Amino acid sequence: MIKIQYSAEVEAARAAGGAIVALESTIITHGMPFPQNVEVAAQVEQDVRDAGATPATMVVIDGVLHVGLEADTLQSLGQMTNVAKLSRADFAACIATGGTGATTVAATMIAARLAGISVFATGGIGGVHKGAEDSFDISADLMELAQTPVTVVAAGAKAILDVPKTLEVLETQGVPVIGYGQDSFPAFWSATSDLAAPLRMDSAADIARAHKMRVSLDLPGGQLVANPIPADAEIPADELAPIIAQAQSEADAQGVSGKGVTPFLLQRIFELTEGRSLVANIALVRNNARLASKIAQELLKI
Ligand code: PSU
Ligand code: MN
Repeated sequence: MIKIQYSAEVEAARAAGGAIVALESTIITHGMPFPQNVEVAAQVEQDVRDAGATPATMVVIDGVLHVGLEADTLQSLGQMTNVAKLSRADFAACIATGGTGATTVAATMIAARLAGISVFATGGIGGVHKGAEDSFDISADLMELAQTPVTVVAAGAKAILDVPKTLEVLETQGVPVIGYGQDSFPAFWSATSDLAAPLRMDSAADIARAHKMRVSLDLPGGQLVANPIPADAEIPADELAPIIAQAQSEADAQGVSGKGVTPFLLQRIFELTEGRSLVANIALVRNNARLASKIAQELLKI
């Protein structure tokens, strides 16, 4: 049997029928360096509370699925090395063998569904990597969005990915991709790209209604809400393009593959931008946490 450990505040929110927002933990263990990872995770949790919802950060520790983290657990998680990066393929195995792993977007969606949570905020989803026509490197996050009924708020997809191919796969898989408040599909560190978002919605209430309608129609899967980074925090795409190209060619030259690709690229871009990528990343995750909190509250009104 699966053991689920709810944090005190998530337990209380469940009892009261309050709005809950799921948060992932791979961003803590594989996405940002210590100590910023812990500071940012705590800040994002606080943003969710300030916006009227309860944060539920997901992680597997010693075979127990945690839904919501106590502050001391977050502190120790942020400093752990050798934490697995869990997706759909290895989530059950980690729990069954008493392992410890951080949840990616895919695994966080699975955990959220188990805990009855419908909305999840993150930074960026995994997608189709550049060169996927040779490597077949397509994140399981895309297939998860097609089958697990959770609305995921992200800042679009990173330019480390092949963004047009990522949008194509999402369309093929029947995943609604909703640009929030704009026509352009946001490009993570940049608020806009030259690609259009397939759908556009201008309010959290509309996004909540669309989520419920999919459930009513018996359509499996969730929604991807593409929320642009706040204008004052964005890094222009043309400034980043050569940096991303350099990180990608280093990854190719060093033979980085599989689960290692995304963390490698994020780390190199952090170094090559002298930390600016991280500042932007923090701003957009916080922005996504606030929007997800509003959507979670709107869902309760329907
Ligand atoms: N993109 C980011 N930051 C991240 C990730 C993706 O901008 O931290 C993490 C997320 O947890 C995402 C995972 O689910 O990487 C995707 O990894 P892969 O490409 O190996 O599926
Ligand atoms: Mn991959």
